[in-house]
Amino acid sequence: MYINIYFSGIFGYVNYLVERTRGEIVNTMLDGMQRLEYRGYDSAGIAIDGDKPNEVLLFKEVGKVAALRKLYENSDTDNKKVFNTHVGIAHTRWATHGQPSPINAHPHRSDPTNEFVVVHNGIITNYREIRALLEGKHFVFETETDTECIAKLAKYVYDLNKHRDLDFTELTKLVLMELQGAYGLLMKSVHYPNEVIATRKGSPLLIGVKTEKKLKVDFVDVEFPEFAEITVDSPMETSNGLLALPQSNGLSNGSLLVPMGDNDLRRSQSRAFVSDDGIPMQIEFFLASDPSAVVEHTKKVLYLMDDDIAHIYDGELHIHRIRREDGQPTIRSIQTLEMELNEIMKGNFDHFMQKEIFEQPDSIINTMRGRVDFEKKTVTLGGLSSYLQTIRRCRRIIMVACGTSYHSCMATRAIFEELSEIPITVELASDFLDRRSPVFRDDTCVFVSQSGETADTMLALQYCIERGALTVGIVNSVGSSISRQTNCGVHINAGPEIGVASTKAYTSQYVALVMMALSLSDDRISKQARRHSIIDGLSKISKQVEEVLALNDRIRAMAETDLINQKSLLLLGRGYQHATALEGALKIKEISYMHSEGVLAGELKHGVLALVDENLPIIVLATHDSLFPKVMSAVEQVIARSGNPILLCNKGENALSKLHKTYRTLEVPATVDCLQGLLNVIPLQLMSYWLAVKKGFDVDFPRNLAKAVTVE
Ligand code: G6Q
Repeated sequence: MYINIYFSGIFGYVNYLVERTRGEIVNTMLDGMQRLEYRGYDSAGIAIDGDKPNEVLLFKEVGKVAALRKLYENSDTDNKKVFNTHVGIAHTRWATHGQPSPINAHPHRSDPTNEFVVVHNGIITNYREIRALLEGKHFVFETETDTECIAKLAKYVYDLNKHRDLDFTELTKLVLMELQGAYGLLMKSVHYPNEVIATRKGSPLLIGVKTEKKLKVDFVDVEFPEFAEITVDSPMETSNGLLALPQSNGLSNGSLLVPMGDNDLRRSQSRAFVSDDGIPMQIEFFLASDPSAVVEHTKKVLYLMDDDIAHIYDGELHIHRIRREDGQPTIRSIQTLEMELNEIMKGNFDHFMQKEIFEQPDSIINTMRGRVDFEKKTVTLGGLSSYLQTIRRCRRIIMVACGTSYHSCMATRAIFEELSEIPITVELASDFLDRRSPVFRDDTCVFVSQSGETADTMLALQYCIERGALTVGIVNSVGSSISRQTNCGVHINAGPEIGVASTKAYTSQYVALVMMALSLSDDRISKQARRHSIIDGLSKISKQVEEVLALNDRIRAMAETDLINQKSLLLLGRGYQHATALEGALKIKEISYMHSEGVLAGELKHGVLALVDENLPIIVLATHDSLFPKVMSAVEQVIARSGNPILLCNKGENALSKLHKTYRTLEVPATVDCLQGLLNVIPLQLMSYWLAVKKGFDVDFPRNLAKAVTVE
């Protein structure tokens, strides 16, 4: 059975002609892993070279990287040994197959002498078949993981092909041909000392490059193979040692396409790493599943594409493909990361989530920066401009997302409908796929995602691409899969969001979607007054967010005195505030582990009212808009059942004085109806934060959750 939510972290460090002690190497690796901690993990491990030739040492521990550091420090490993060149690989694991335990932690190995060691993110879906076949070849598996089969398969293929003198790339290609599923992986082997393989399919992987000298060019050539067809000797084992598993990627009607000419490949040299004087360049490589682990060392990074096989040896980075595909780019560019390390640090806050809540006045501005001209009252979204006409003509807009990102779509659907007059549907990605919902060429599909890597959203994107729809990404992570694979889009520019509970990404997605709706309608005179009032609202929103944040102390007190001992909490809202109620409830559930439910106030009388009594805490989103009278009638129904609601309302709201009951309020400034949710959600973010803090929970790493959900 799969546990569906996880996101492990990969880190690798290669020094070439740069002297480093083992202690320094291990520190670099552990620090890199610590940068990935925010993603959530339950165990960690590293593989480094030992003192003897052909010796690889593994250190693996359950718990945080600090526990692994302790394990390493307590070992009698010689920290002072100097390595001129070395490859180390590391991993923070979130259990998918097998309980968290030192043995199930990565790196996984081919055999007790660690001939091949592998760290892996993702899921190998045919690992049971591979495992059964290898067990038939006398391999003894020591873990319950899917990853172990990769290391053992590598050894099996290597042993069978000893006579062919395969290089590491060749070997990897043969191994990958047998794997089905998703992976980002690093592999190291005693047979290929000081070399490392990095490859990905559906799981992100990037390589940071650090040199003293400037690189000659800022790209790496992709190397494609020639192919030879060989005859398969037996369905289970081919002449070159492949397993030829059922549905094997390599098997084709009794013959097998295998890459050849390994020597030719090895001779080619990537132009980036050639020094003018012919002297080998001193270089360090940092391999990671996430730029936050690399950015403190170098800003020069190269993102691998799916099916790339990066092979690092002799200070060079080579990128190979198993097949030559028409139209595929033939280079991978080495980009300069914009992200500063301090952007991903906590600063003066106790938790990343708290920092991110308080960053919202700035992050919202960053989303609008260079895009909204408040004087001319225009919105320009560069990433959409050449597609606006197509979108305006589309037959409907389908917004697809998960979790908080889904709520940002819900929050902006009404303004999209009003301004664009195009039918809008909002879909949870998993449900959309489950239904195989019809999608047509003249649909526009908008994918909203903070990470840009969420598996359900990615699959929905593939589904829509296959059906020829126009695809738009609203994404925070630049260079992520969704931002690369959509036709066009908007980066929300909220900066790195580290807390698992999404806060600033929500408000920035919200603003980005409102900007998109404004752009779509800027050709309509009839909408001009409304557009102008929204743009005016946006111009003030950052200051108003600051005002709402001033409620912090009051909300902390409320959490501590009124709510902390409650088992359940209801949030009521309608119209624009339905999404706020849903998002507030999700925040409270995910980090304070308190049951909470966001309810459409109009639905109260259709069932939920039965829950209401004098004990159940209820927060009502009662800010002023056209639906306010209806919300007040819901409040009255609650009060009539002895309920004791907390009203989140606009400052100085008079209508409330008519209520014949004392009630508690949280007062927020008023803005345009379609932007009010940006302000109303903030007290709920703060409430969830303080509830979690007061209960002593791990705010940034809530149990059972991870920052990016890259598995279906
Ligand atoms: C909420 C969570 C979660 C998240 C979804 C979608 O606090 O972070 O609900 O919004 O998992 O993630 P992406 O926005 O990265 O696609």
